[in-house]
Amino acid sequence: MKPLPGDLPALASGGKAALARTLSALETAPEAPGLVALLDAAWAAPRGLVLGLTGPPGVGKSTLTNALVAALRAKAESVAVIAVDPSSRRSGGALLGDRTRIATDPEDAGAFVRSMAARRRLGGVADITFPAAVLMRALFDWVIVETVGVGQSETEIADCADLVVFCVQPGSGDALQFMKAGVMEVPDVVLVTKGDLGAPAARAAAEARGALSLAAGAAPAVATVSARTGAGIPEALEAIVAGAALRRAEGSLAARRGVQGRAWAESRLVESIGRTGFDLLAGTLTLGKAPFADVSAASGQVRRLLHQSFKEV
Ligand SMILES: Nc1nc2c(ncn2[C@@H]2O[C@H](COP(=O)(O)OP(=O)(O)OP(=O)(O)O)[C@@H](O)[C@H]2O)c(=O)[nH]1
Ligand SMILES: [Mg+2]
Repeated sequence: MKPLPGDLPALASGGKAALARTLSALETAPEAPGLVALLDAAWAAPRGLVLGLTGPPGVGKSTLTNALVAALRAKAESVAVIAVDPSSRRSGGALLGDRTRIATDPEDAGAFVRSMAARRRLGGVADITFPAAVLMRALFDWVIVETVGVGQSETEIADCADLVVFCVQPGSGDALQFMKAGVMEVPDVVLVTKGDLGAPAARAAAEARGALSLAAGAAPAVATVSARTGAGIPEALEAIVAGAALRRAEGSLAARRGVQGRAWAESRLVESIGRTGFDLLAGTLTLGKAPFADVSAASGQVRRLLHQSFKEV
């Protein structure tokens, strides 16, 4: 395999092949020093916005992602997509048969798609997605993370996205019940998919507005889209851009990303040195300007200590 790009400019100029290689390294050797340095460089140079696109299986997330990618490319904005595939779904369900693949033009350097399996061990979706999104947001105007979620797992996307879009399936009230019950974190934008179905979609949109009016804080925008006909896509993109602008204006983006970084660090450390190891570190772990190197150093330190104490026993 060709070596990893030596620095961020090399990654940026290396095109999709260099990014694909870097993401493979992230999956196989996440603590390789060259990779850690790239992650920290990307961390220090955020450019784009990370959009989490979530919702129940089969709601139309991938079809919508395709439509959003096309709409963004038409505006000359670059976009990378991470399609997270929870490993529990690998065995498949009835819905997997008609899953849509996210497809982009291989010649188009401004659109990139990567599927990633969420290793449902200790951490969740964010375990692998967060560092991947950090890399991509340094290179692209937009990063879209597609992940399946209803209820609990839905909140995981908030651990790696700047803005969360929740997709609602016409004719299924589940998600709305979750929202009403407060099980689900309130998304920034709600999109009712498959608007071409007509009345059930209109009903779902009305129900969503009703459910969200009960939530604390400002109610998110609710829009209806049909990725099949293209209806509502420009409006959905407008709502997303407005949500993004609000987040930037609030100045809360850096703080949110800092929280995500710490959550990722904990999850990563618990995975590599165990909960006990992490608890031993607690209090001494500070994340500075190079958090990926900090995490790597901390886990190395605890591993060395463990080796040493075993030898002494
Ligand atoms: N009528 C209609 N069907 C749609 C629309 N968008 C998606 N579908 C259909 O819904 C099914 C699922 O679409 P996907 O885009 O794969 O849904 P998904 O949410 O990505 O599914 P998973 O990734 O498996 O959770 C496919 O059969 C699509 O053709 C739409 O706008 N209108
Ligand atoms: Mg999908």
